[in-house]
Amino acid sequence: MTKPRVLQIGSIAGAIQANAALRENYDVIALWEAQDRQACLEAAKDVEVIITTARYGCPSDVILALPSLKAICSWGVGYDLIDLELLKQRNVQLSTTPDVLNDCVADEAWALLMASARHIVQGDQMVRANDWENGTRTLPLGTRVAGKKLGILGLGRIGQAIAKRSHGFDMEVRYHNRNPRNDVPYEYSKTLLELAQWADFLVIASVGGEETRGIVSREVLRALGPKGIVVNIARGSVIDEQGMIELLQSGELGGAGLDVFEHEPRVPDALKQMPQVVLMPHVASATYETRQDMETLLLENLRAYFAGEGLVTPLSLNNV
Ligand code: 8YV
Repeated sequence: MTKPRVLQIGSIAGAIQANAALRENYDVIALWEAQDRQACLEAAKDVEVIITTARYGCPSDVILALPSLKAICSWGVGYDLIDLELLKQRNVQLSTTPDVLNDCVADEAWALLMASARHIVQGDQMVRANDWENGTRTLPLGTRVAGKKLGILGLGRIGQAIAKRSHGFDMEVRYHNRNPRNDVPYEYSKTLLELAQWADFLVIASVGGEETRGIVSREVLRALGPKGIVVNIARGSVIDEQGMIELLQSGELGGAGLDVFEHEPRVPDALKQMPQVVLMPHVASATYETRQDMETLLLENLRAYFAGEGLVTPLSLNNV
């Protein structure tokens, strides 16, 4: 039996065996390996499905070059690097890997919050450097997390998993979204500024892309205050990064736990030098179990598409 042809945008880094499984089941045209991109796209003219990841997205010229394109199957949940308007115009569907990563991303948001509030990284470094044993350094006092006010920007599936974890910490939760939800017990803040003024900690779990670019502005971060901590597991573009750096330097913002950056994998040197900041290399979903589940869901979307059953987890393009 001939294998269905698919175009893959990039190698799936951080997966377990997705790349091998794709090659085993599909005739994969590897765009990232092509010497001649145009010739590769020409060879892919009859392809109905593109495989990509949240990190690569899909360049619009690739979508436009494939007249037979019907679906893009992406590994991950972010779709900020795909032009959804273009997909609508071309009647192309998009599947992502929702839900399976909610818990691990929420766990990492909490790890960043706790690490930042309790100086976990600094404490670890102090012990390793024998500064504790030798009495050459003391750790600054941390910030209490339990009982505090947690603000969440973006109360989608990941935002709700973050909120759920706060129940064990006796925290009050409020959120800001495009629209208030009627299915959650948390109070809605009409503006992000209002949320930041109220909150001790602000966790960003919104979508990326143009609609949220820079909305966690200097003004919002200043409102969070000198004891406030911002945590970002969404997209670096959501925060005014330069504004955040300057407020952290001046002490007008207390701390930050960041998994994502505006120009990642480049991270501003200023952030690397700040002890009140905890940095991670965009790995919130990177556990063995979650990456396995993301892989299974990607493969299941492909199988179902080619079996004529339709995508398993299509994104509803009308609601985004
Ligand atoms: C991945 C992500 O680490 O799903 C997303 O949107 O950002 C992460 O889960 C990665 O970007 C997948 O390529």
